[in-house]
Amino acid sequence: MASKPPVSAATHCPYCALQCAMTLGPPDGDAQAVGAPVSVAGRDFPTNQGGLCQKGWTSGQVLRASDRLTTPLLRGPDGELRPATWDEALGVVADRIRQIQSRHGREAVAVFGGGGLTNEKAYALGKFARVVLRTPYIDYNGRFCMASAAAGANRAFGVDRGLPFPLADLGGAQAVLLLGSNLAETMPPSVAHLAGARASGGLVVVDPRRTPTAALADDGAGVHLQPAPGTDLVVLLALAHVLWAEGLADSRYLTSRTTGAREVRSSVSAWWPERAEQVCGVPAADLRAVARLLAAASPARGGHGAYVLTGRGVEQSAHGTATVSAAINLALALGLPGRVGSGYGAITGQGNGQGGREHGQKADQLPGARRIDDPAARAHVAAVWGVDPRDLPGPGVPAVELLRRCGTADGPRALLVHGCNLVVSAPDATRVRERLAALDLLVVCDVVPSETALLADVVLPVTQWAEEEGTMTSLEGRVLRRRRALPAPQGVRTELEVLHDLAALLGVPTGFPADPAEVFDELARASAGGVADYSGLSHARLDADQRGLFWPCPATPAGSEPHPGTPRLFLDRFPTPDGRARLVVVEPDSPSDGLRPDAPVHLITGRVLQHYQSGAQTRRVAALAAAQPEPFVELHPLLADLVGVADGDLVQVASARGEAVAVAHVTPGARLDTVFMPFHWAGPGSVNRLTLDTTDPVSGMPDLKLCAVSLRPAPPSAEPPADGLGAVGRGAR
Ligand SMILES: Nc1nc2c(c(=O)[nH]1)N[C@H]1C(S)=C(S)[C@@H](COP(=O)(O)OP(=O)(O)OC[C@H]3O[C@@H](n4cnc5c(=O)[nH]c(N)nc54)[C@H](O)[C@@H]3O)O[C@H]1N2
Ligand SMILES: Nc1nc2c(c(=O)[nH]1)N[C@H]1C(S)=C(S)[C@@H](COP(=O)(O)OP(=O)(O)OC[C@H]3O[C@@H](n4cnc5c(=O)[nH]c(N)nc54)[C@H](O)[C@@H]3O)O[C@H]1N2
Ligand code: SF4
Ligand SMILES: [Mo]
Repeated sequence: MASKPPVSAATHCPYCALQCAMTLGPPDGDAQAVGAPVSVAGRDFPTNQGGLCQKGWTSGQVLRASDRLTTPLLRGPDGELRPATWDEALGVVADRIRQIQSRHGREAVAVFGGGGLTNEKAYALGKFARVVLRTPYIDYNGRFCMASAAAGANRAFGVDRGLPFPLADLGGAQAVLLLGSNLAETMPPSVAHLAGARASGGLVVVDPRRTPTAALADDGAGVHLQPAPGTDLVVLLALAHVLWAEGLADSRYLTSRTTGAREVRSSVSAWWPERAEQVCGVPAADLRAVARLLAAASPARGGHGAYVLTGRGVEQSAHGTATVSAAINLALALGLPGRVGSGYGAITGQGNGQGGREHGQKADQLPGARRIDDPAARAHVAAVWGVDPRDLPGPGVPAVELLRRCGTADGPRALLVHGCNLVVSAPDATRVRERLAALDLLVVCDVVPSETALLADVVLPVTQWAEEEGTMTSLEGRVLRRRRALPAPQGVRTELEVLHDLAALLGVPTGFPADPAEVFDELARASAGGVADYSGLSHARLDADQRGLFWPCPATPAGSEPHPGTPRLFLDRFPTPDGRARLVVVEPDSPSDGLRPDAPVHLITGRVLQHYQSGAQTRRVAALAAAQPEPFVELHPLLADLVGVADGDLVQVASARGEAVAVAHVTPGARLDTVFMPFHWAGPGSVNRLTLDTTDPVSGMPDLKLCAVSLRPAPPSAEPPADGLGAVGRGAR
């Protein structure tokens, strides 16, 4: 970190997968001075068109958090975290890992990664787990995010790229069906791409809440369907039913490009709209109107194109994969995927949610989105890594199961966390906290003292976003360069350096370079021939092409033109064995176990514009914290009356797993039977004290969106929901 910092850098936002283009600096004043502001300006790019949201334009302040971690911390015998040198801290980590593994076996150490890490860091972390620790236990927070979308896309299309087309393609569409996505708050600049659909009256938003995104369908711009939470599968079955019943399905496309249509057609025949209405509460007439609107926009019927898009609202559920499959079935019945100007996509969430799930953090995958149980994939990656394929561990377990096993007799005794604030964002967080407490060793790499870092035995302070070089893969599958704009504070190391040092201490002195460009080149080789093939890419090539390149982008023979990348997938065939997309029969299962008859109110969860995820970063930005200072629960005025609370009162919310306290936001936009809480806060107002850890049988995705609760006015003794930052967080260190 000794070299002189650049004056300004063309880079991308630290937060979500839209990866808005921005220019950082020149800082107002001395960039080296702690607290000096860094200027942030939107930069023209096909996705954000120069725009940023409030989080983006205040992101410079995250670099200046008053409690930025700048020294390793070690927990002493008295239980307190104390500053330590890097040599001490890394030495303790290596010694304890060695002890634990020699006593309990290699599987006694586990790794938890994050979808915010660069491709280089995600790749190095996966390799570290498999080559240095030789443990199968690695998974990451994308399991809470994209796992159902990935599972659904893999089984239908043979590939998992969130949007298999550029986002800007949406602009020409006549209809867009948005299921469980609140784009207007979660990716505000993307709303511009909905203009075409809105002008045609074709924006259909499916959300139990009247969100800012639902409001985009007002005034003739489209339709808002407000189903009972967790019933989207039935909505989708009914829409497909109407298509077939009214002869609106694209039968030529189904015959030439898909398999499984006949079985799905017969299974949805049982879901006529009047029956679906009984389950989901959406009027049958609305279901018919929406099916006809989508069909009219479909290319087969001479429309200008239609898209079906899913967000976390329908995916983060114990039947998330089934719902995604139903959405894909609908898109296939309309003949959309693989046609320019139409398609199906899942809107990836985290900054590198896409790349983060391709390069080896996932329990069952090796780089290039290869399967870890595929002998050919193991042989290829082992050759790149210079190890014997027989030494590579097999598949691990998905995140929720991994956390359940932590600190148990046969489970992992040590956990290394990179880029996730687990005790705020994992379901049934109280239990997660107990599992972490039962570990022999918890090591957390972070930039700030997150709530999870504060529980660790060893905290390692790492560089963030504008202090490092790397690449990110956006929601479109576009690989982008993240560039360094300023030096990291003294005392901070990059995660690549940390992994390099730990590998060496654990007896693997080579194979973990700290130079991101070098790591990328190896990642590219490891991905060669895989589904997510990056072998034609390098930092140098991405630097030359300011717009980024879409994968797959395979290497071409020396002397020939480089591969141009693949903005649109499926135009000729699907990457399945027979080249066809697969429709999969899915049926609703029984309601999730959290819906108890004595707790008649549904709680759904999600986000607000100003905060990002567990809030570890955004709760430290003054303007964002002031705009959304505290945990809240949104409820309908009639429900508020029933419970006996008014706007601004404290409400106690109880589920089968725990209790939380939040400020009542009374709004007519909520369904009478459904309340909403964002998950951005820790402490008594943390919504994941309430959620359940039941998981989807296919994807391992937990039921983060929905559980049954009861409400009452908070007793005077209730702990008020704080801003979530402890004394350390308030800058008292
Ligand atoms: N401001 C902000 N932006 C973000 C993030 C952030 O934390 N803050 N995080 C990023 C990440 S990682 C992600 S994954 C994305 C998430 O982006 P979105 O998927 O847009 O976000 P959510 O708010 O989690 O959920 C979307 C909607 O699902 C609805 N919902 C809840 N239950 C149901 C249901 O049963 N059915 C239906 N149809 N809808 C339901 C909620 O009311 C909510 O409005 O956002 C990214 N962008
Ligand atoms: N109830 C409920 N729960 C949810 C959700 C929901 O909708 N409802 N959404 C889920 C979803 S979609 C997601 S993606 C998860 C997200 O949940 P988390 O993974 O907890 O999200 P973040 O707050 O982004 O946590 C990232 C942590 O990494 C740190 N960090 C930032 N950059 C780096 C880096 O380069 N290296 C390292 N080592 N650390 C870094 C940050 O400071 C922060 O502490 O939450 C899930 N939890
Ligand atoms: S929409 Fe996402 S990428 Fe764009 S500025 Fe906001 S947080 Fe950053
Ligand atoms: Mo996410």
